Amino acid sequence: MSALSNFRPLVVFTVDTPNGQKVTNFTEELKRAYGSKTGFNVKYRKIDMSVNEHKADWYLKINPNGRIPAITDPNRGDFNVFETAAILLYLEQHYDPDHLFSWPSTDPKADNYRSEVMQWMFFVHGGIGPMQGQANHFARAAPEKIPYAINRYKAETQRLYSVLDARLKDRDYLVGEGRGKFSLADMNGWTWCYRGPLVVPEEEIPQSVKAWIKRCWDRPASKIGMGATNNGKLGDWAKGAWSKESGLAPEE
Ligand SMILES: N[C@@H](CCC(=O)N[C@@H](CS)C(=O)NCC(=O)O)C(=O)O
Repeated sequence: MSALSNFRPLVVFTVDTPNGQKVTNFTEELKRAYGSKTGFNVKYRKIDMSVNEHKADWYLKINPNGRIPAITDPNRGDFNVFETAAILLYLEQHYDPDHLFSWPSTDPKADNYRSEVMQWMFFVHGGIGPMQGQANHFARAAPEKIPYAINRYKAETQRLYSVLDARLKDRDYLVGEGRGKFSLADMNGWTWCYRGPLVVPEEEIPQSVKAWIKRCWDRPASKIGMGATNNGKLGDWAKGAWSKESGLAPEE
């Protein structure tokens, strides 16, 4: 890791979507935790999807999948990383030396916790992200309303939330001793669930999942990270998504 004086800001190519926010919430956590210690810093480079900037040749050299987010790390020879879960793991490996969001190898349970973090990350990466993404697409964006597709992806999203519910019923966070510790596993998941009411009515989202989202949303870093490319402000989609009583609606 670079020393304080010669730290060069990482470049995060992103948009404030549930995938982009996973990464910008973490970079905001790292800025808070390490900014004055290691100089950790980032530059947010908003990608203009309306003109397909994420499909441009220059961007495909950074992210061959042509999606957001991706990062370039000038401290490590302009190394590029794409895929959200891989980006979170990379940031943790190189920029969380105190294991604030993971567990040090001196912890006798570190290997098991790491495996559990991966399990919950893969669960979201392969399950909630793509299923809820399709649910949202068919319910809100598709030019044709196809009940079979709408119901299928909504039901699968609800099933996946019930898996989270079973895990979170008697814990605060997905992994760790006792009630758990805020880690990459949570960071990788809650931004999707924050968009939950766009596809599953708020009252049908399990109480334990709502309480978990609120714990993550209440973190000062999240308040900036969720709107990283928009001066810390959430997009218009968030207006009215959550009721006032939920404590999850953004401030007006
Ligand atoms: N598996 C990818 C998914 C990334 C992804 O789907 N990003 C969306 C925004 S949330 C995107 O770039 N969509 C634009 C498109 O599909 O053209 C990851 O985890 O990074």
